[in-house]
Order: sequence, then structure tokens, then C-alpha cells
Amino acid sequence: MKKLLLTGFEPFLNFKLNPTMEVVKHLDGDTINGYEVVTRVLPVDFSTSGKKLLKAIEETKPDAIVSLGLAGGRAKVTPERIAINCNDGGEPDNHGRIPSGEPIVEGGSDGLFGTLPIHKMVNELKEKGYPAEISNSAGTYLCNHVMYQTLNYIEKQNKRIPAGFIHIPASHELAIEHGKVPSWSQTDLNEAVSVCLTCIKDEH
Ligand code: PCA
Repeated sequence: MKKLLLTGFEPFLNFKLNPTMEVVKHLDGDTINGYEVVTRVLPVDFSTSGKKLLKAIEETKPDAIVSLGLAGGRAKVTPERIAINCNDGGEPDNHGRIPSGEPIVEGGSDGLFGTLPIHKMVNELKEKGYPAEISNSAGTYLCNHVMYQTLNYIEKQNKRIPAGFIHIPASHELAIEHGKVPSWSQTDLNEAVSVCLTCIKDEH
């Protein structure tokens, strides 16, 4: 069976939990649209997250790759359009590192477009009652970093597989802890990601 690699992230900054971890736990092992979902949780660490992700790609040999990140403060599910070749973010990773605008891949393309069906995902989500919109910036922190690493790798390997990134809002559990972010129920977050994955078709 085809495989879909789904990644989440560990908690970071003052977000004591990361709802993406719950989503990947919930969907691990499921079959969606003919893809077996295999999952990993990535560290919020500029020096190891990319390596862990590429290792997971080599281990699982996926036919599609979707990474998830928490966008604390966003109220909608937001499939990302593009990743840029820049580590910044202005905030420390979980090892205290704050990069200042250096390239993720020396000599790499300035930007790489994701290859997920983001319009279809947003339409399908709205159809099912979940607020959603395309995002044109994944920022310059770890989510952009991981998205860029994936897209750069598959381009270099000439693998024409659907790959990209989806930011999700905080869960209610996180909002109770954190206080100042819009939130969704974890069940709705799980279901919304599942709706996004259902849109993926291997068209190559
Ligand atoms: N969100 C962060 C990094 C980890 C996560 O879940 C981001 O948007 O960059």
C-alpha cells in the first residue's frame, strides 16, 4: 500500500503542548484514500529537525508527505503555499538557538512551492464546516524550515510526490493553559487534518 508520512512537532516556546502531536497520534496507522499513514514527531530544533525529517523519509519511503505545525493565534486551518530559504523567526528554538536570516540550504532556491492540493483542501474543509484558508507564509521558524527541507529534498531526488505543510490552530486544552489564542476542539483538529489528507491523490 502507498504510504503517507505525517509529521507533528513537540511543544515549544510557551506552548506547553502541541496539538499536532495529538493529531499524528490519532491518525497513526489509519488508511486514508489508499495511503497508510505513518507518523513522526519532530523536535523544535534548527539543527536536528531537518535531519530527523529526512531520515524519516528515507526510512519510510513515503508516496506523500504532510507536515503539521501549530500556528498559535491563527483561527483557521491554513495549508501553506510556499517555503522560503531562511532560518529566522526571532524566537529561540528548544535549544535556545535564534538564527538571524541565514539560508536553510546554502545555494538552494529562494522559495519552493508545496505540491499539496491546497485549494481543494480549503474548499473541502469549508464544505464540511471547518474554517480554512490558504496561507502565503509559513514564517521563518521551524515550520518553514521543515517544509523547505522536505521540498528541497524531493526536488533534489526528483521525486514527484505530493508534499507540503499545514498549520493548525491551538486546541482548547492549549488555550486554557495559554490564555490568549483562538482554539478548536482536538476532535475537530483531528477531523480537519483527516479531511485534508483525503484530498491527496497521487497524480504522477
Ligand atoms: N509550530 C512552529 C514550530 C513548531 C510548531 O508546531 C512554527 O509555526 O514554526
